[in-house]
Amino acid sequence: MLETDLRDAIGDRQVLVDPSVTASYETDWTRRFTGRARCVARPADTQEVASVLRLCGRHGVAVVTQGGNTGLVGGGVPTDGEVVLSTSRLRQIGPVDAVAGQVTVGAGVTVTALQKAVHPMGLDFGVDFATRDSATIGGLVSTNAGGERVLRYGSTRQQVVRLEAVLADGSVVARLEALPKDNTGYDLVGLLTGSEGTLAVITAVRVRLWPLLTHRSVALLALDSTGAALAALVGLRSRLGSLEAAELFLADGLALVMRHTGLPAPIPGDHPAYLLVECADRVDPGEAMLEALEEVNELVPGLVDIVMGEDARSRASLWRYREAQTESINAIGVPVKLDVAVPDVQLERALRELPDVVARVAPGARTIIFGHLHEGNLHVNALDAHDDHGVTDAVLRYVASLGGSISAEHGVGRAKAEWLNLSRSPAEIAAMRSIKAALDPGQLLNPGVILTI
Ligand code: 2HG
Ligand code: ZN
Repeated sequence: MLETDLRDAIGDRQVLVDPSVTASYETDWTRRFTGRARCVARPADTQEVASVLRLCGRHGVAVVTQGGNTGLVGGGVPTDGEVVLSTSRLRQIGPVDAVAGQVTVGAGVTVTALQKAVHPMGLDFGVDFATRDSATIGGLVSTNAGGERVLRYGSTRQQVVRLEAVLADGSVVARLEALPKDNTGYDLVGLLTGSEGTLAVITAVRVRLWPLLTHRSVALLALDSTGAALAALVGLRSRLGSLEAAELFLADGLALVMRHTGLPAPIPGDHPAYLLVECADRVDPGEAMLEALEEVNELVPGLVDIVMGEDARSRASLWRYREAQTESINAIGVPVKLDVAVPDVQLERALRELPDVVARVAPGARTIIFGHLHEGNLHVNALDAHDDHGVTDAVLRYVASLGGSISAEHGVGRAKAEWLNLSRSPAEIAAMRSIKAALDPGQLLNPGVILTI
């Protein structure tokens, strides 16, 4: 039996079958995706991951790899009887290479753990977002996660120097140490980054580190339109080399956060749009930020009010209005959650029209939108929609019609596999299918994720 073989390979206690224990692996944290796992396997190292894959392959049982289970597209939860391969025990953090500014970490290391390990060396990791305490580096790389610092450092792909992964047949592809220049053959690291567990199980990653910026300033801007938010961002971007984040939220999202958290209004009055900006530097960026904000205030008539957070406490409370959007929405119900991007020239139109696009297929739905303004990345959350498929179809088709992307930073997962053709050509999808067939001919790894079966 598969379970017996797995126990022999990785130890009795690391193969979980008790439903009260496996339950937390079977549903994502938003409760939108749920399924049944045959069992949960928790290998301790790369060789054990290889054993798990070989055994599952031999028994013809598919494998779903799961990191912190904070994914939002159903790519890390089982559907019906797969083995969940949890990376939770792959938690090694190697020595920091202070010359290269790099460190090798296990796939199960959380963002917070990585930050804590490298901050004392005066270094930092370039990706950060609200679920940092649970989200794992393996999950970030698998989904090419974005987050709140893309404006400055790029997405996860830009942080990955090398990686180690186990292919479906149990073979290990490892390139953790290498010369700064080495152009030999296909770029497997690039291919596996963003492959959402469908081509290999990532076991370790060598990431790029950045100088730790010790001084921060945050400002929250109230604006009379999203166009004004965009104009303010354009003004700040050219004036502030230390700009790190530009996050957008709207009046209805703010109202939900205030109700859920009990926080007071950050700025008196009701305003249609809010832009949260953060600067980070090795010296206090507060004065430069204030100066830039004053200039932008002159240039952007729709900029109504500004509040600044200079000390750690007020910065954190301003960030809370943005980072608590997801949990405040979740507190009301399970939303249809769609992570999309539109070209900046279409941003105002998209924000104006998206609630109607949803309402046409789901009358009575409440659509809350927030996101990462610099990348035109909108998080569309439809509450009380009662028609996940219909809303997904309508929103993704609409976004594609604007020249946008159906998947900006959360991945395709199971949630959007059916709509891949809206953002990728037949030739691209055929190439993806060929790659999948070559590396995973038995459909062992995350079947149904990215590519429909
Ligand atoms: C964020 O930006 C995350 O906070 C989650 O990507 C987005 O909940 C969402 O829709
Ligand atoms: Zn996001």
